[in-house]
Amino acid sequence: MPNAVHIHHFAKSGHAHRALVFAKLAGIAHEAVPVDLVGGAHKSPEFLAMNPNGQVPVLEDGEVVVSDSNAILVYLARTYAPDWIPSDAVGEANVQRWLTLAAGEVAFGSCAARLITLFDAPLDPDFAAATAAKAMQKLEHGLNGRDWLVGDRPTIADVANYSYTAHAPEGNVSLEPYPNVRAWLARFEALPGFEAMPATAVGLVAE
Ligand SMILES: N[C@@H](CCC(=O)N[C@@H](CS)C(=O)NCC(=O)O)C(=O)O
Repeated sequence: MPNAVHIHHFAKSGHAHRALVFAKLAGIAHEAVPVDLVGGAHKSPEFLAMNPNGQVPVLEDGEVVVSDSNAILVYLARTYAPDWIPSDAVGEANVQRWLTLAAGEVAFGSCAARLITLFDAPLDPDFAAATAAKAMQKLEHGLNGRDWLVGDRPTIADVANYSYTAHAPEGNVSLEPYPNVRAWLARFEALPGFEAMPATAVGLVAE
């Protein structure tokens, strides 16, 4: 592998954790570059030039710049860790289904619920709780009788859905009703190279 890729992140962002934990699990040489979200560094002209949405994570790999956590997972897997993304059409389509969940009900459910409790985000708690429950039910059903979301080994589908699902209790979303999900989280956390996102105390405090 050439030079380390740079992952611009914020320690308490589950979206950024997706990229970081994947680099660790897949053994991709990387440098974590902290972005001061509290101080507004993500809205600076330099950062907006990398990601006009002004959000972490952003990946830099030489001349290549990729924003959006799921897009970063696809890029990293295709470039450095092909075992983590199926090459057949059906497998890849199934991975995409789960990336959609991660960008949909997981983001607007488990992630939003945590934004409300930890960072006082002006979002609807009832909608977040109901959406988180939908995400959990889909994961619970999808993991019935299987270890991983797609195929018989971990893929970026698991990575994309892991971070906010594991930290859902921080948003008062219980994992208790979802035994398949809890077993899957434990399996994911036992993978070599796994590193947790730090549990978060209430408040948007810079790391
Ligand atoms: N769809 C994006 C969402 C990224 C996102 O929401 N990042 C948050 C941190 S978790 C952020 O940078 N928020 C700052 C802002 O939106 O101003 C992704 O998957 O990367």
